[in-house]
Amino acid sequence: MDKSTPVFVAGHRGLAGSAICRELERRGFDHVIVRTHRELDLAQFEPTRELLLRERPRVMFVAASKVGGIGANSAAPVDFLVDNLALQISLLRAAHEADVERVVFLGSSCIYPRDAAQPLAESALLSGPLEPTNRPYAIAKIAGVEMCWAYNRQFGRRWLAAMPTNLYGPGDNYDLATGHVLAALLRKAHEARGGRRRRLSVWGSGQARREFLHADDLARALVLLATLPETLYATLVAPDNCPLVNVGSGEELTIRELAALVARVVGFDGDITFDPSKPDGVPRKIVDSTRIRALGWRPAIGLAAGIATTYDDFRSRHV
Ligand code: GFB
Repeated sequence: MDKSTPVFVAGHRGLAGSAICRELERRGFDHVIVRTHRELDLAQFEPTRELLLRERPRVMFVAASKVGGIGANSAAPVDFLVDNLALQISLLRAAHEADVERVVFLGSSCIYPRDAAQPLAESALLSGPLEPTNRPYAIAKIAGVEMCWAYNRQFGRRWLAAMPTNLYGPGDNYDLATGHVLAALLRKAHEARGGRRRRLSVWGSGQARREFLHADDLARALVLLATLPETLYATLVAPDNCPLVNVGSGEELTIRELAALVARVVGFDGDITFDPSKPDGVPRKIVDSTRIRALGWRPAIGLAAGIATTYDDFRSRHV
């Protein structure tokens, strides 16, 4: 793909969106379109439509999303459902009117049923009940996947939906109430190391298993998908197939093991305790990444190294 192709990154300040921008820059793309929330509320259809009709991107990444950890999802189910639906309806309708050729819509592995066979294959979509702690978010994202597929079927669009596993990396949300586990544990371990109680309190039983992917590895997968040669791309977006692609690292561990790894990186050697009053969420969530791997993508950032650079980011911004 020509490096002067206009590319719109919706949500360029988030964990995934900022990584996509870095990857586009690294690959030499020099016409990247972004708007801050203050400049444009992407959930508002008319101004979003105007922007896309004016700028005419050929590629769009939908990384704009209301996201959060298990605590945030439980505390604000309406926001996770309604904000995400509003964003994706506005963006995808506008992309259709502006003839955006390639869209990569970003979801999450929580779209898959709670009890589906692991690793979670793309074909597991809608095969059973969802995990209750993030059902509103998952339903919004499933609607986004269905929107991409429906546009492909009804209007001959060629849009994709990528489902990353649990993400982390520089630019993560380190807030204890709303962040995801890895960023929250980094902050807790850092604060426990400097405090008097020397105790790292981990939510839930510690037995839940999660797969973690660095945002930069995700970004390489997404830019690869968006820039695939025509013949390969066409097979993913054929109207008869749900245009879903999982992106996972294969690096899975229990939350107990994660807490120990974070503690080691941070240099915290006090007690690690578990708080069973907090939910575990889904017991296990590892995706089957055969499809993206068949396209030549491999994760490059190991978990321990990724946590170390994320800790550097935390310290540079919060300490
Ligand atoms: O990352 P997390 O909030 O998201 O939690 P989910 C993962 C696991 O870590 C759960 C445990 O079993 C938590 O109980 N955990 C332990 C903690 N300590 C903490 C902590 O201090 N903070 C947090 N946040 N968790 C979210 C979904 O699910 O993942 C979203 O709610 C989305 O919809 C996202 O899919 C990727 O993996 O449980």
